[in-house]
Amino acid sequence: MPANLTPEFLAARQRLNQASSDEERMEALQEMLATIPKHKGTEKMQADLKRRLAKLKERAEQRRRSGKSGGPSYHVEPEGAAQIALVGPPNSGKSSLVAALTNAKTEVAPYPMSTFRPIPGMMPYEDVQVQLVDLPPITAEYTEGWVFGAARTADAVALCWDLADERSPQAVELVVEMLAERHVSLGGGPSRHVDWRTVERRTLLVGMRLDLSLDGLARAQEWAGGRFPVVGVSVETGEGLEDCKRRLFEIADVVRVYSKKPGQGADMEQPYTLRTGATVLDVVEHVHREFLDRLRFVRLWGSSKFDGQHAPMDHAVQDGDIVEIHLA
Ligand SMILES: Nc1nc2c(ncn2[C@@H]2O[C@H](COP(=O)(O)OP(=O)(O)OP(=O)(O)O)[C@@H](O)[C@H]2O)c(=O)[nH]1
Ligand SMILES: [Mg+2]
Repeated sequence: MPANLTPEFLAARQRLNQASSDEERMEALQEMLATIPKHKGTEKMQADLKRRLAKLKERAEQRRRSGKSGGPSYHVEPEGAAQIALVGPPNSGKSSLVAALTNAKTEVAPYPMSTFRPIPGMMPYEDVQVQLVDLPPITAEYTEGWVFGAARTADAVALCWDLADERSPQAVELVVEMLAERHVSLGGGPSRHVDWRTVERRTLLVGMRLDLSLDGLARAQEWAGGRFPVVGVSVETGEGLEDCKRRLFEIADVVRVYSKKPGQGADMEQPYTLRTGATVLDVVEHVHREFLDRLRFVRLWGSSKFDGQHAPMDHAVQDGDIVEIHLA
């Protein structure tokens, strides 16, 4: 029977027994290994502790690789015209941006890892609302799988970059790489499915802390090199915020279509919102599913040459178009 177990060892053993997560178990086991009296009588016990610790570490590593955490998982129900996920390294300003552009009460803090669950907020833009989702940071050490999932299911991504931090290129590159490993590829083109598991997400690089940096924006632009559009903002002075809103609306790839009843003016208050590429037929279905059965023709104003002519059903509508649906 091993003798001379220290109070520190016994306290750590108690913590191990009461631990509710693998992190706590690993911490307790490490403490037990450090404080166990090292003599012949405890050799078997030492080996046993090491084995248990190795097993837990392996499990954590597997979870990290597969992007599954076994921990909590969150899903944000989409609302408004589109959903944009905020990703980036710790302390890069994600929460500050969401707080500045939406009504969300999200925690802004001068230390990293302050956000640990998704916080949605609605950003008003002209006559529509775009949902921004504040997320925890993406780091090599510890990021729960659902964070990558949130970027995958969003319509577009805002990638936050601290203009005042010289380590931003490496930190942001890591974020891009970790997402790519999980088959979420960030790019400047329209969001799309690439194959059965890979998605591309249209991305805006948002340089934060413009007020604290003179040449940071040029460096961010150089790094982005045409991969992503770049916008610089300061939540302190408000500089760039309006531009940022517009650019976020642009990456959301939303088209607004207004409806008009025959013989009346168009309802310019409440647009229908669809994805870029939506056709006249998509609009009809969006307005009312049952209209499809009774549809005769659609008159269109706006899109390139259209000025009230009958529009082909496969014509792609454009932002600001007005439709007049004629039913049988
Ligand atoms: N001066 C200045 N400070 C900013 C700006 N944007 C963010 N900050 C500060 O940067 C710090 C971090 O901001 P957060 O918004 O909490 O960063 P985060 O990316 O959400 O951090 P995590 O959730 O921990 O990943 C806070 O102290 C902010 O006040 C900015 O434009 N100018
Ligand atoms: Mg945050």
